[in-house]
Amino acid sequence: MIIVTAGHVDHGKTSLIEALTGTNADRLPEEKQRGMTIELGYAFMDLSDNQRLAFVDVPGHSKFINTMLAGVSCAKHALLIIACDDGVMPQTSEHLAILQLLNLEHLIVVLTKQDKVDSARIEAVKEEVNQLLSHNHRNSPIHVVSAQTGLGIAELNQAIKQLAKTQIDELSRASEQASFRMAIDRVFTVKGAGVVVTGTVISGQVSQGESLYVSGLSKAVKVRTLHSQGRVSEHAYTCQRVALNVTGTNQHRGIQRGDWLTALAPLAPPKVICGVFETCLPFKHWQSVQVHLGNSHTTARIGLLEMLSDNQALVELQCEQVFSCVEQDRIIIRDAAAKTTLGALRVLDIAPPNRGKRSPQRLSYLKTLKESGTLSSSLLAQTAAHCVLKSTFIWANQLSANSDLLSLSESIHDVDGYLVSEVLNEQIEQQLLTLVSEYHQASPELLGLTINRLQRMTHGQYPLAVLMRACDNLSLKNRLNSTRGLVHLPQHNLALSNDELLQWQQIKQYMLTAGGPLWTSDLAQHNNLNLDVVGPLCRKLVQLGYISAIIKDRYVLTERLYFYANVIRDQIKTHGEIKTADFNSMIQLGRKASIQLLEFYDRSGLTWRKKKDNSRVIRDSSIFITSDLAEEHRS
Ligand SMILES: Nc1nc2c(ncn2[C@@H]2O[C@H](COP(=O)(O)OP(=O)(O)O)[C@@H](O)[C@H]2O)c(=O)[nH]1
Ligand SMILES: [Mg+2]
Repeated sequence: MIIVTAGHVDHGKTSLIEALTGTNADRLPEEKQRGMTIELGYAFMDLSDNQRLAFVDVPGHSKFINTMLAGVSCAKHALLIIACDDGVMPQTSEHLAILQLLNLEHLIVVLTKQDKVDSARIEAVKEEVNQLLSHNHRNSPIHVVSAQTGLGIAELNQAIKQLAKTQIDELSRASEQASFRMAIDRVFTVKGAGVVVTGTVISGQVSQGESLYVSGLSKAVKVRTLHSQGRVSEHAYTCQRVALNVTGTNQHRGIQRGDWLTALAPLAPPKVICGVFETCLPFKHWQSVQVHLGNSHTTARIGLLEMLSDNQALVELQCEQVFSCVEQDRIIIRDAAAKTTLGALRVLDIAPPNRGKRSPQRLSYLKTLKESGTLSSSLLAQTAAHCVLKSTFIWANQLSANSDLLSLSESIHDVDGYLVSEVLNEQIEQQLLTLVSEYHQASPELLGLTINRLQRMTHGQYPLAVLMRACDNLSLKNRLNSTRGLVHLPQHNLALSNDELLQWQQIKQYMLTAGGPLWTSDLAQHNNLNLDVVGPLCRKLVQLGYISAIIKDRYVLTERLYFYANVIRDQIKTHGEIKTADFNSMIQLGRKASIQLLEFYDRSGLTWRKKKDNSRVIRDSSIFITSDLAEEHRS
């Protein structure tokens, strides 16, 4: 467990931590010389049961607010320290506002330098504090102490230990469900040991020997040894200070302050982040801002999507650089000059769409996400709106890699790694039926369309596997059929009219006699048919599976295709490959037709053409398997 300090410069934060733990957290010579905290300082307090509490001492000076933000980024517990002589000062309010924006759980107010004032002054400062505390921390305990005389320190010590007692078990329970994530705040090398990174565990746990990912590095690193809460340990848990000695970092780019260390392989970090902006000061659409999370920060612009109330808005952050974050992270937003804190963004979506960002559906979806307080309600909302890649959801929520997401709701299915809710599935089925029937109306002469075409018609918003499953479900319900890879309504069948039947018989006879592939112009000329008739008729015959086009407007009887495929297969079986010239002399249809046929088989997946070579080998011998008809032709 970690307790952070907060409060105005010189109000006695570092002295209080020293009085509580015996450690002076100002370790830099410059800090000692100037009597002022510049970097984050750490001190530890031993509890019973071999547990330990860490204090993070932050700088109070407004110049070092970035350091303060890094120190408190995942703070759940804080000491707000106010000197009795000064009372509430600017950074007292600003630090408190930041802690509240970060969703602080417990606050202890400490009025220090008691030795410098009389009791009337103490009462006056208490009154200032009451004015300052918002409703969610209104009942926070207030301790009056003096680091100089030691007054009240023992009582404060007891109160802190009491709080820790109730919190530590809860934190280690929370660790079990989540995946390990840590924000790196320092990187250094230790002679003989190698690279050491320090930081705060934001979620999950880590053990010696584990492999972890560093955002920005392509390879995983391994934890050789670890320190947790300032001493050697085998494991570390949520809300602990850790130092990890890692191996495998000798890559082009080393580990840097601000990187994340995660158990899950990271997804590409977003540049655009959607969320709910809780503001403490007004902001303007497209205002330039500074954003902070953990130890990383960048500049960004705020795109207003919708104002929800005076101090709440749905917004989109357009960051200048990619910015690692996951859902429910709280990103602190300050004005461009980094003078004031505007508020915090609670992340709702790390992969927002490019288009329709203010459409009513999108805004209502974001509002549902904002309200969904549990993992299962968030999963339900997301899977009802789109197909959610399981690995993306696991990353965005930092769940353990083998989490059973289907157990979160009965109405969610896993389709080839995508999570789809029943609601969405029904919507997809309905959409498919509409698209197919519209297609029939527009092209009544065609049997149907391929699933890939349907996917394009839905603007690629659904993965192929999901569409296939929806088609399968619809066929089980007799609402769609699939014939030779073409999806169509069951009642839509391609039947030849009497005229067409006669024309087909005529054409077939001619094709059988001619043997090889034929152009539509040949077919028209030799059968005394108009080209305008032959073209559409051939396309219909293709859909019926009677003939196939080896290239545009050049057709061959389907049974002949099986025959040629067997010729190719046999040749490759005995000689290991087939040469264009050999095929040409075997089928005797001319070089051009031979090449067109061979290329047709390449496209169909039967053969591979060897690179820069006029020979081919088998790719998938299971297609164009001999039909009886082909056997007939062979004899
Ligand atoms: N008289 C008195 N002085 C204190 C007390 N606590 C801290 N100080 C002094 O106040 C100054 C600032 O203290 P420091 O802990 O560095 O403040 P920080 O900037 O909030 O960390 C130092 O000179 C301390 O000696 C206290 O309880 N009583
Ligand atoms: Mg200090």
